Amino acid sequence: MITLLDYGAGNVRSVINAIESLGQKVKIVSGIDDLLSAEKLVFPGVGNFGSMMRILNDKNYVDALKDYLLSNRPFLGICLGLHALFEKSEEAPDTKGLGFISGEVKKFDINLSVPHIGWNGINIKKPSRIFNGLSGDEKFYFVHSFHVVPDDDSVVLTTTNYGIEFVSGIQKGNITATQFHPEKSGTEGINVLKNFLEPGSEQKAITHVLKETRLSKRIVACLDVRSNDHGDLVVTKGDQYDVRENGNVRNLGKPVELARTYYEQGADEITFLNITGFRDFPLEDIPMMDVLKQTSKNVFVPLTIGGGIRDYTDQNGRKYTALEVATQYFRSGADKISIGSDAVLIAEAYLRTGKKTGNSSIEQISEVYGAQAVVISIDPKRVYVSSPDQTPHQVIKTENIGPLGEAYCWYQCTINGGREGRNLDAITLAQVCEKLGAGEILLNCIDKDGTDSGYDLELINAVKNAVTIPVIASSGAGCVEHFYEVFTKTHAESALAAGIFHRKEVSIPDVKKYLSDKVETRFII
Ligand code: 1PR
Repeated sequence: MITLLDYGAGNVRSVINAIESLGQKVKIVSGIDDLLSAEKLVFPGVGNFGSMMRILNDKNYVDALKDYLLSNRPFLGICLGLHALFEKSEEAPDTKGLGFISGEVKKFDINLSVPHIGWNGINIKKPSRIFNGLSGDEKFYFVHSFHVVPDDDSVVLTTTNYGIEFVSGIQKGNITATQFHPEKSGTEGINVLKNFLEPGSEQKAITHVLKETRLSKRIVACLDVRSNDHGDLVVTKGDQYDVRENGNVRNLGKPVELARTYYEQGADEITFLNITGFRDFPLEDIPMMDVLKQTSKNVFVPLTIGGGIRDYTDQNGRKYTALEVATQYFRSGADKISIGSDAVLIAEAYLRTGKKTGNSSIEQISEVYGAQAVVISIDPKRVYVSSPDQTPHQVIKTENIGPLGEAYCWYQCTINGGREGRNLDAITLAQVCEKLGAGEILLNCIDKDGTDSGYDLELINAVKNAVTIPVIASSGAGCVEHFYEVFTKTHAESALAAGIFHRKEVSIPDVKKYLSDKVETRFII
């Protein structure tokens, strides 16, 4: 029996699913007694150090946890579960950690995008059974803005390079903790969990030190999901956001099956966009919750869900916050939520008042679940102008001259699935959302969506250069070369595609094979 400490935030569902996939049973801590009697404890954490420690204190778990650690019974901390072991964190300077390991948690101070999101390698610094059966060349999924700095080097199990060489795993006796998420790191990650959970041999994988580990560019498979005219939830795909063909919603497959196929083919991440979400009440959207629950049972890479994440009032006048909506999605297996229309309205309000309210969906979800869990999905359209002074918006000079010979354009934000253009440009939206606590930008482009003509590199460069958070390039991928182009002509961290994968014109292995000797990727198969 594995005991799991769920302090109430983040995606514990995927950790439970990963453990259960190994045939083990999970008991969730519901009181101090469960901690005291635990034989093997897993402590996954996503979110904010301050709010995690507050919850642990409120539940009176802190002393029991310290006792557990001191007793040297097997413990696996994941991400924030690693940070918790330290004395303090720059994420919440006034909050004390468990102090089991002396040292602190610091914010990345580097010239690269933060959060550090994606698949990176590890240098194994001391023998550990946790890596039995692995070659040491595997990549694991990281998502964090803070890293641990132990005072004593002897606890360092692994390090990883991202701007600096930081500690990505610690081991002290039977206490192990990793910055990366084994439950989100495909079969390699599942093997790490297996080594921890099963009472296997005492053999220990030897140290393995690479020169420098490298963050991979991510290939993201996107599934636009909506009810078709028969009420079934299907994967669909639009051409410039129009998902109907001969009057019917295009049906390109079943969401759970397709997500599983893309996972097995090596997708580094899966995104579901519930494109009916903006009309419906998401907390009643049981089929979408079920899709997430089923998918997360056997897809062990990060899952993002978007569509309809905002505050709601139901038919009875009861108000629900976007945070409650997001919580349901996290509980169903999502690792990140993506906010589209609401982000535009929030940014407009912020620009009107110049003030953060602390109440917006972006701020609230980021505060509780961490910036890395909040993706902003931007749906922009090009608007051509003949000179920059024709518009108050942030303009770029374009090589794709407009219909009347215009040499400039700005990218107009839209809401409600591209139906309504707003008086806001995509660059400003991205900058405001970063300020409010968003951790990543999913940058679509309505002009390019479904055209197979390649990504809008000018848009991607303009947004990427304006923010420090990672950007997922989206819309227009038509062949493997387009992925090479977007990774070499822009600094986007990820490239998303939908149509070419669904129509089986190009597969994820095709993309990875093509990129293998040109761009750092997580190679599979
Ligand atoms: O506004 O918070 O409710 O979120 C709605 C979400 O649904 C937004 O993220 C928006 O992008 C998405 N959405 C709404 N309507 C549509 C539509 O197609 N009618 N899908 C839609 C946009 C997602 C793209 C697409 C890429 C790649 N499609 O990310 O997957 O363009 O396509 P391609 O590779 O085939 O070119 P809210």
